[in-house]
Amino acid sequence: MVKSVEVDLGTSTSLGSDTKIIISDEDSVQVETNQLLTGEASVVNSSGKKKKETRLGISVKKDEDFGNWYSEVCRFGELLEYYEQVKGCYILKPSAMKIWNVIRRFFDAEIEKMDVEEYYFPMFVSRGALEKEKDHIKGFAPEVAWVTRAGESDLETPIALRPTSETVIYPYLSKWIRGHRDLPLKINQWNNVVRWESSDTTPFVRSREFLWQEGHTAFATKEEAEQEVLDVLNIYSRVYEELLAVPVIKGIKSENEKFAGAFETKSIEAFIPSTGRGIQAATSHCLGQNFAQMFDITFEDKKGKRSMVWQNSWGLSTRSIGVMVMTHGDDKGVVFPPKVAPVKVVVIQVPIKGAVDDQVLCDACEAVVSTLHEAGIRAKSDTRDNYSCGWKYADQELKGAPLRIEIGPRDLANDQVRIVRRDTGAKMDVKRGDLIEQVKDLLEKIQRNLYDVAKRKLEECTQKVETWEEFEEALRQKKLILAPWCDEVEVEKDVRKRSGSDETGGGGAKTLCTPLEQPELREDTLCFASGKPAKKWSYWGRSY
Ligand code: 87F
Repeated sequence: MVKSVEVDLGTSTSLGSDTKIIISDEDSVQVETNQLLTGEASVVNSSGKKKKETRLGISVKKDEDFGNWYSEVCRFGELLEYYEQVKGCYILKPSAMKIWNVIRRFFDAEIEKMDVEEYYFPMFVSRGALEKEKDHIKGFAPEVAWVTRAGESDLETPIALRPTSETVIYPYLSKWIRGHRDLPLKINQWNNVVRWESSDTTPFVRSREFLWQEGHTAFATKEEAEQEVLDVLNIYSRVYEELLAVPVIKGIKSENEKFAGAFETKSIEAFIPSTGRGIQAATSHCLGQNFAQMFDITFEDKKGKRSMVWQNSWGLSTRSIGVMVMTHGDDKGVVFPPKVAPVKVVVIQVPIKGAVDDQVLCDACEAVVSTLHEAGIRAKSDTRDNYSCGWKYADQELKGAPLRIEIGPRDLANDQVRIVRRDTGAKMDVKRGDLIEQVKDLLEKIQRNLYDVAKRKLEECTQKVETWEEFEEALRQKKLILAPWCDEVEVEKDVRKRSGSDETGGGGAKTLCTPLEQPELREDTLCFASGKPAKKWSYWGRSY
């Protein structure tokens, strides 16, 4: 029987919004949006009559109801749509795919310099391969989705959909690697993976199917492998900091939090101040020789001796888009950092009754778009004449282009345009002749400003503590906590239990990472949780 539960998201505000998510059974979800009356426009219908038209707008504030704000920004900002047939799956729209492709091009160019080559492996994993070594999949088993039938007949043995591809790829490394001349072998693939998250699915951040790249490399020596882990971590950090304008922390995962199949997991971590939760932004694992042993991946060295290879695996997913939206989005909608913005400039005409013919303004808009295109700047016009310009401003703000250019009769007369920044709302009038130079300059300023603002917020949210009492208080204040720790597995488990969950359902606190850049640790420093001698400073917090 299909259960039908209606969840009212409590979005009926003075704006008259009304969004319902109807969970019809545990695996499907329906999103109904009924007229979010956040903007009205005069629309001329086919018979030439004016009528009021409504626009989908954000009905809740980021710092009042973050969960619904985020869902609305993603949907109304046209990054994605909820897939109603299967819960936790989302349709990525062109805007999201364009950002993903910017990330992909940047990352591909970087790993090409490292001689990594692109492959594509099948999405199916046999049960035998996936369960070859039960240990590495420990804890993950409930997330594996299985194909059990084809048409009317049951499969003899179920086949898994890849949750990650170690067990798909490594049998072939065993075949392909014979001698030291076959090393290093560096594979990357861009693909989709499936992880059957049972609850708490969130657009981009936790979905049952997502896009990522997964790198899998094999080396003759541990040193080479360890160097690559760091090199890749650096590229990931650049994707976040330089493209997405999101500050991240590079660090090492604790024994509890590392990938069970790895020798050591390094990661970059971001922090969402509104929820006070950390979020793993990408990982780079040194797998050591664990998988080499499991899959018999050996090579003959220069002296004719057989040795096991040293392996790494590393991944960055579309979660990055979610982290970017959470970081920069505001009460008006998405805010794109210029470097990844699908559209960097939107050009809108501002007609004044009886002044200049609308067509003349539209032509001026198109001319500006052409000039921008010629300079290699992604731009588009919004010359729809059935919406007021105020309505179009709000609509474009929702979609996040970094700059808006307005052209009205006075601008035409003065040979200028008005430029408005999405991040600060600042306006300036610019001569047509200076347009390209000014736009380029503003885009750089916006990119830097978004990063600087996010970095400042991160610093404001970070709290150094030394005692349990300070820790509890900082956690209550939704801080990212840096604390001296004895590095014991049991102590981390205990902290998780003792810190309980918060009002938003965030679980207990855990380590996010031990930063590579360590503050000085006085010799007599004690662990904030156990009172034993501290070995390191680690970041703690609730997390996604
Ligand atoms: C879920 C189900 C089954 C994560 C899973 O991080 C297996 C797994 O092995 C699983 N979730 N993992 C760890 C993935 C490790 C590693 N793989 C390559 C990465 C980056 C890319």
